[in-house]
Amino acid sequence: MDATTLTTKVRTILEQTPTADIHTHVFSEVFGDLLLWGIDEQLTYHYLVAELFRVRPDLDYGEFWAMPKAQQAELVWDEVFIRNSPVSEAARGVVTTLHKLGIDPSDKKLDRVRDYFANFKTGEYIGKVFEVANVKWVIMTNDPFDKQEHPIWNTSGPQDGRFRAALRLDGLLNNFPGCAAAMGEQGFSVNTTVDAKTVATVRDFLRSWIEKMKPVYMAVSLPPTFSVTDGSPRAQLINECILPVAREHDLPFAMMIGVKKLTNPALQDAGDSVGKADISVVEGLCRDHPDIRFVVTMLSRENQHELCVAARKFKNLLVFGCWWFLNNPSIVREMTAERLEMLGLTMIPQHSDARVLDQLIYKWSHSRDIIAEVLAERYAKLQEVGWPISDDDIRRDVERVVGGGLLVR
Ligand code: FIX
Ligand code: ZN
Repeated sequence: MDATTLTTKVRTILEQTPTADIHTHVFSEVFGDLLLWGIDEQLTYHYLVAELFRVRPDLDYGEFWAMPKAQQAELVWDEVFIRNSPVSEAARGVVTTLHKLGIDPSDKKLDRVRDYFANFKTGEYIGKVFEVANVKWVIMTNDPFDKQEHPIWNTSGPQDGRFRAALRLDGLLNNFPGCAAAMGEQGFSVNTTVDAKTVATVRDFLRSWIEKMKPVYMAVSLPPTFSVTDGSPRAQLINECILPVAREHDLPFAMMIGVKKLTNPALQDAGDSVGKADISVVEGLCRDHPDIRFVVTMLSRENQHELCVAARKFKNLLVFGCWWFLNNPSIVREMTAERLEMLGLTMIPQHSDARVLDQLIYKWSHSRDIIAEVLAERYAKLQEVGWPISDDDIRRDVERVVGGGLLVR
């Protein structure tokens, strides 16, 4: 089979394989307006907000943030899509999404696009997006300190099997003194120092939220300077609370490492940046806690090769995704190739990180394009030296890496 035919076959099988999306910021319908969807939310995605200020450096940050969302969306549409071709990955993604939904963008009229979305109720649109994207389930990002989530977790939960929970611990681990009051409000009174009483109470806090959320994993995003041996509150809480409770519940600990929060605060969610982290922190955790599963993605391109090497050393390290500034075809291609070369099919090549439900469509379409190309190249090399690759082989391999089975037992 020639390379082109093989790529098409792999792409088709990827398209046909219901995919697990192991990290997103979307929510099931019962979470109300925490679930973002529709064209105006797509256009005001923080990736595109950052790009708006690139094409309109004269724009005042405060004036933009004071605008109603519809006006923000119109400004992004006019500046990033009409006055400039939407060639960036995030802008092309909007066009891909419209195309996959059957919306003809050629007249470039935003109001006509809005009409399409106005016809949907939330629940109906969730079904539409999951069908078009062929995603079988997603893992949300659930913040135990977000009071908007509390009513759902204190009653019936997500009420939709397509949405699984992740217990997200950025507040606890990255701003412990700041969350002590919030913990107290939930009946978990702690000191602002991590003493024995605080350790016991934080463990109970985690157990309580694990009971409510039944999360697939506990997760946190971490700075490039992340350490578990620097004596910081974060290090103490990870060593004395997170890891023991993870062990108790056989829960993976997901670490998303390398984000520099609010490098430009004026950009709000769009203001975070990236830094190279120290891979030895990951290696040390995997070595010292062989019975805990660490699910890791790193934000710096410069960390990717050594993360693959670390995963070769530690069977309890699962590498996943091309996160954020890495989720661009030129880098997804490089990362997927080196992961296949070093880890074979024992890694999860992608997650969407979708903040707007509609983004499941383009993020998976664009990723499947690249994963298919890279995987087909591997198969073609095998065929060149006489190793047969059947459709069933491809289906088995694709299911292994995107079907969720590497994470969810
Ligand atoms: O920490 C995270 O989960 C990041 O993915 C987000 O904070 C980030 O804003 C994002 O959506 C990147 O794609
Ligand atoms: Zn995220």
